[in-house]
Amino acid sequence: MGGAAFLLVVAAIIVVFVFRSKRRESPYSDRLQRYISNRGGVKYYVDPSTYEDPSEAVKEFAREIDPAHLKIEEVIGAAQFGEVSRGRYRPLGRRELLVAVKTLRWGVTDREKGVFLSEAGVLGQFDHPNVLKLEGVATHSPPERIITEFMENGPLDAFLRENEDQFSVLQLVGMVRGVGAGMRYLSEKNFVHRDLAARNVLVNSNLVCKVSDFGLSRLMRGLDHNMPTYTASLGSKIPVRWTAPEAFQHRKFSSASDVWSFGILMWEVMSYGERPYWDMSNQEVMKAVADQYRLPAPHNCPPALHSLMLQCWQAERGDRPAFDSLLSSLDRLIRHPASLKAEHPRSTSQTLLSPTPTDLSSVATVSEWLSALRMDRYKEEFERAHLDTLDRVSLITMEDVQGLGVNLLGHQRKIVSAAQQLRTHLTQGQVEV
Ligand code: 30K
Repeated sequence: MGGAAFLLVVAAIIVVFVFRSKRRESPYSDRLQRYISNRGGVKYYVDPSTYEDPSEAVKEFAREIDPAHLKIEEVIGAAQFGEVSRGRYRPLGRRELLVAVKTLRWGVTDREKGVFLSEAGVLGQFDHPNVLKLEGVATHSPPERIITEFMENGPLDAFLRENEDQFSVLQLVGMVRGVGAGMRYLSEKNFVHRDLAARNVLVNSNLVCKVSDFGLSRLMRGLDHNMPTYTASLGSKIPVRWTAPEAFQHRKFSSASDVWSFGILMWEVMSYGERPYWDMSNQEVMKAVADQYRLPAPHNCPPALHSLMLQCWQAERGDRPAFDSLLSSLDRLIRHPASLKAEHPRSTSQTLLSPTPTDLSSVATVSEWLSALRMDRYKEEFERAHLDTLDRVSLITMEDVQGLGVNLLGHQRKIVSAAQQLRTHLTQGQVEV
């Protein structure tokens, strides 16, 4: 008798378990499951704008929330299509969650409504600790709402400005690492963000950073083994200071252009929310970047980190590291905290780093370095001064160069600037081993 009751309980538990896991197993429809298996296990995200009716994508990937389970509290900020409020959501049978509620403002066009909701259609396909989590949507009656997790510390740029100099380098690198992990996940799904910047990253109470703002992004279609690229239609606004040159010139957005933006975001974080390129105009920024000028290391920024930024800002997008390699480099730095000791050769002012025409990884001797700079004519002067190792050359100053007999001011500047970059490169090299 007791045995039968026991069996009954066990059977009930199994039934409940199977039912729950069936329900939770897949937010994906059969359509996506088929899509996934067709691609040999690689999970590509599906662009809601490829649906005839984008609201179909929302139905597919976002859970509909009953507004009766939602309490909206105060407004916490503005977004493209309306305001964002803090709220509480109690899913059936689960405990109450703090949420952020984006509300679609009254009087928008159907097109705008489609763009608004398609962000939920994108977000709903992602599940990663460093990507903003979608709780659901409320679309059955206006105003339409998107419900995501609440992030206690708000946008990363403002958070850093309000807490200037309050974090250790290790904490800052931890934030950068989190964003990088989110981006690696998104790039694995073939998703190109296009608007990665500190203002579009949110921070929770544990200092965990999550990528948000999926409005600008599109599915990038590419050949299987090529970098996916996409040439956008004309007329969309581009955040120039965060955008790779090939993207603002020819609208070629790719994971490699997201890597460029990630380098700018690293610079924002290490400078506690300073504006990239300060008060330069967009036109000036585009010209400087095309002329190979780059942002210098922020105050107290370890050379190894600045070196990673410079790699993200390689003019050739094929020369930039991918997110997984950036993550390995960041993890290596975090595991060897001594490598993060801030020690930059010179104080940095608000001046850009001069162009170096060189890929320093292929330079092993002073003579190769001079050739790469197209400064071969000074080889003898360097030899005479016993500047015969890259290490010595990397510490060279303006006075040293003048003493060598390099008389043209332009050449003096070029050599000293290239030497500074070499210093950064060599310091990073020591960390690699
Ligand atoms: O908790 C929050 N969860 C969110 C989810 C929040 C914002 C979004 N979307 C916005 C992200 C930033 N982007 C800028 C272009 C606009 C859309 C999604 C969110 C916010 C927040 C709300 C509006 C704008 C920016 C951020 C949030 N702001 C906070 C401010 C906050 N949470 C917590 C504290 C706080 O103190 C000042």
